[in-house]
Amino acid sequence: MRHDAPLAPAVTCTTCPYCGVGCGVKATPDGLGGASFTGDADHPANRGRLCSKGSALGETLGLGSRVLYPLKRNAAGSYDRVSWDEALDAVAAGLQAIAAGHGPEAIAFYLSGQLLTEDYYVANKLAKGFIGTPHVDTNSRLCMSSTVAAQRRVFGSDTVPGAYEDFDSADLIVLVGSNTAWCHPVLFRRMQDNRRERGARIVVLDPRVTATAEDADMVLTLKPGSDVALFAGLLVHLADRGLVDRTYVARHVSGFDEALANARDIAPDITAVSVATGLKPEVIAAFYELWASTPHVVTAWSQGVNQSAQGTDKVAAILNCHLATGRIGRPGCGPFSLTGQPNAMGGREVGGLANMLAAHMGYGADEIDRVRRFWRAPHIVRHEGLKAVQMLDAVAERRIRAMWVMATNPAVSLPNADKVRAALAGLDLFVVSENVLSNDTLAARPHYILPAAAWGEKDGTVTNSERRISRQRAFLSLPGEVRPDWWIICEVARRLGFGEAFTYAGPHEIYAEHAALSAFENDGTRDFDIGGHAGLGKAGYDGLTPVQWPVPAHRPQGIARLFGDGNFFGPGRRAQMRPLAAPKLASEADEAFPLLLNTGRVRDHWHTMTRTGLSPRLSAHIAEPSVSLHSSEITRFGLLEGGFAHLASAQGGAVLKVVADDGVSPGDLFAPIHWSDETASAARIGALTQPLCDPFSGQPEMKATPVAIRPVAYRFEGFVLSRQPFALPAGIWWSRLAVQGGEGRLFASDASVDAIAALMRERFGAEELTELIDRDGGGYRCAVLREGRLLAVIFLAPAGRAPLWDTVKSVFADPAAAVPSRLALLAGRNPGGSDPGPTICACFGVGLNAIRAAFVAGAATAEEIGVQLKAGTNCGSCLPEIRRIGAQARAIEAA
Ligand SMILES: Nc1nc2c(c(=O)[nH]1)N[C@H]1C(S)=C(S)[C@@H](COP(=O)(O)OP(=O)(O)OC[C@H]3O[C@@H](n4cnc5c(=O)[nH]c(N)nc54)[C@H](O)[C@@H]3O)O[C@H]1N2
Ligand SMILES: Nc1nc2c(c(=O)[nH]1)N[C@H]1C(S)=C(S)[C@@H](COP(=O)(O)OP(=O)(O)OC[C@H]3O[C@@H](n4cnc5c(=O)[nH]c(N)nc54)[C@H](O)[C@@H]3O)O[C@H]1N2
Ligand code: SF4
Ligand SMILES: [Mo]
Repeated sequence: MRHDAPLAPAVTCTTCPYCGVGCGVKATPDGLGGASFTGDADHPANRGRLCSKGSALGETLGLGSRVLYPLKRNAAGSYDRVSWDEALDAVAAGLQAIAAGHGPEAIAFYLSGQLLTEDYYVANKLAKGFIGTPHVDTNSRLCMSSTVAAQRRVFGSDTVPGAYEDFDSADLIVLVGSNTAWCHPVLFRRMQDNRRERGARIVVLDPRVTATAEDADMVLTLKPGSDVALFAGLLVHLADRGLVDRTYVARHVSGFDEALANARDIAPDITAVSVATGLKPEVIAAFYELWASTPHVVTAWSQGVNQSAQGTDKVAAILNCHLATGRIGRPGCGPFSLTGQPNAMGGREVGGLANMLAAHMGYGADEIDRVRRFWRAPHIVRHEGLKAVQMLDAVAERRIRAMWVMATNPAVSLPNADKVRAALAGLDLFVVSENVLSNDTLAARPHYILPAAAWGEKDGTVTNSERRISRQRAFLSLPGEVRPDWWIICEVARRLGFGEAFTYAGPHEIYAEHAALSAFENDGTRDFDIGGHAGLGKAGYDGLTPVQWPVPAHRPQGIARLFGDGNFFGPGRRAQMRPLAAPKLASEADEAFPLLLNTGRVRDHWHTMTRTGLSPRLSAHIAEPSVSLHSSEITRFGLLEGGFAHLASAQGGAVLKVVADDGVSPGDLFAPIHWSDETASAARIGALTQPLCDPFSGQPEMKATPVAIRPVAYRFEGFVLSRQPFALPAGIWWSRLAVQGGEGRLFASDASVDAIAALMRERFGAEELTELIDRDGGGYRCAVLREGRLLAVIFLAPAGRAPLWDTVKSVFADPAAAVPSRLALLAGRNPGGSDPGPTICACFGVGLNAIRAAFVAGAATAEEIGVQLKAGTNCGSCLPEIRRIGAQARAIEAA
């Protein structure tokens, strides 16, 4: 099934659905259900640039994986298609029954930074004002909540003071726990432009040497969890060097003396910082001197800071240094939290976190009353709700009986994910609003699956890292019976008897109400005020150009930078510097679990891959779930590079491919988060992650789980490429990915050649099989053809022998092509083509081998590679890798 005729025949300006950079995208529907995309040159966030993920959006619009009709679980445990009326009536009746039997607080909503502001607003309003449950939390708990907590503690409001412009004019950019090159690629290009054009310096603080580090001037590989010591030491250094801006502090900041005394306790001198962080004293001194002597410094951070048992203090430690020097609210300087999801910020605005009420209001008595009056809410909640991890504990303990999950995949992404999935399966009423028909959360068998509109079909607003509100606009029609999330929520609200408060003609009316609430009795007392949009009609909303909040009634053009006047939102309109707890990890490695598992992202995949996993281009960069570790650890634990390892934590386990990476410190491991039970046999990293949380934010520590590792050996390794999904029998290790022309699976097993041959005959008996069998050598290759066209191909070899994946993949790519020589194919040659190797540049599909060859032939720089092969000239995310390939090629030549 395809999308019907496009909604808008011409170009639609919308916003990328992935990261918090919030790039403007121009979509041109092709009239066949697809569309092509370019960066929007007029959007201030990206000025026309897109990264590999944004560039590949066209490969993710297919409907093959989508849920298109409301589904109800039947007695047998499978699903029946039902009408919207039946589904919505049943969900409303189910919620009512649970509220009647167990009280409204037995109901919980688990939302997502991938919802639009309008969806989020009505979900929050329904729960907190009408059903009367405070248990509304979001995957932003796993993402931004430590920043929210710290900004509220220190600034008195959850305000990101700066703007992207500051990255253009800073002289020093410090990236803390942020793999910006891969996770915020377009913003990283902007930083690199500044570095090239203005000589700005970039410092990276990360226990792991990342792609970001490769384009930095200084890399500090500090011990996991030790950021607080480093920034406490910086505050001490600033004080000792006489660089504290005493006038600024006296006017605008409380708590300086206590914060400094506390910093001296934690980090009395550089030696103490060196012990805590594992960094050399001279490296620390050089960093401190650089920071101290550069007034235009932006310190930016993301998950290495937030996802920590001490995330709130880590953020506060950074804010303290900026406050002490008055380096905040002015061009080219300031603390800057990089948000992850496209609408992480919008979720904070509406109050989607359990400890916020609405529109940046918390649970003060006056705030509760104000929101109650504004909403005319019959059941306004009066206390904070449970945060994600505790919410799921409450589900496991059956204190929460009903849960509605929207736009997130908690059975993968929450810590202790096996337990989470089991808890969800035990709910009395489990409802999921989803885009896809199958993911690990849906594997917990919700009672109802509600088909939600996806990116390209839905309409609303998102807010990026710099507080910029942009429109997401629909350019495709709604397929099947899919409906926007806000509509689904309002229909349930209506059936619960709250129709009057949930009658909206469209998202524009929801947005206008949200804007009005933000301005309601505000008078400058709250940072979040978009009252200037309260009167937007449909035309104004549809034509909205990207604007940075606040947008108070008298400043319709928005405000780029906040706190320039030193007026914070703490008591006396001052900021409050905070003492910090001494640095610590949630738990330490011990004998049973001697290593610390760090988790994070890869360049070309988005979270649980429900979209990027559909794109062959994006799947080519990193094809398999892996664990990276230092080569000395590979030896210590008897592992084999390119082999497999079993990882176990106190929570759960996974089996991953072993990758040697000396950028990972001995004692640590790194594994990407993207694979799930949908895409691999045993690679759901959330199953291992510990559920230990920061005391202020409740954000779990996802970067340092104690684990054990041991080698796993399989006798055979291989791959299968097929036009149709090709499930492998239990007992085989596999991972699945999109390839040109179908799907691919890389696998490893102990199954004999005969067993695999039997499998092929069983699946494809009716087709033409050409087999090469080497029983003694343990090799099996089989091509399946129908009328000369390749349907599937499988290669099996004894473990450790490269099975020619890239070459065969290139032959398989065209389903219509006749295979000129089966024997050449089974010999692993591509007649007329060459072996591209793994894709390095996803934008132009340039493989490793071509880049290597160009270097060997004399290219000297990544720029020359760009001229010759185009690689690296679009989004630039692969430039660090191209440079590394160049260095390797030169090293080989020199040897
Ligand atoms: N390609 C891609 N981009 C994305 C996403 C995606 O899925 N894929 N997701 C988006 C989302 S929602 C988010 S939240 C962001 C996340 O963006 P990032 O935070 O940049 O990404 P991560 O890989 O989670 O982690 C960042 C780094 O923290 C480091 N780290 C671990 N422990 C510590 C520590 O104790 N101290 C310090 N200083 N660093 C530490 C890790 O080694 C890692 O390199 O990315 C967004 N962008
Ligand atoms: N170990 C470990 N765990 C982590 C992290 C980590 O670094 N390490 N990072 C954490 C972070 S920062 C984040 S943000 C989370 C992300 O984790 P998740 O939010 O669980 O991951 P996604 O794959 O983005 O899930 C989004 C789901 O919503 C669906 N969806 C997308 N758009 C819509 C929509 O418009 N409407 C509806 N109804 N559904 C939609 C998609 O099909 C998909 O199933 O993971 C967290 N978990
Ligand atoms: S940097 Fe890439 S993923 Fe992020 S918004 Fe821009 S195009 Fe999308
Ligand atoms: Mo995130």
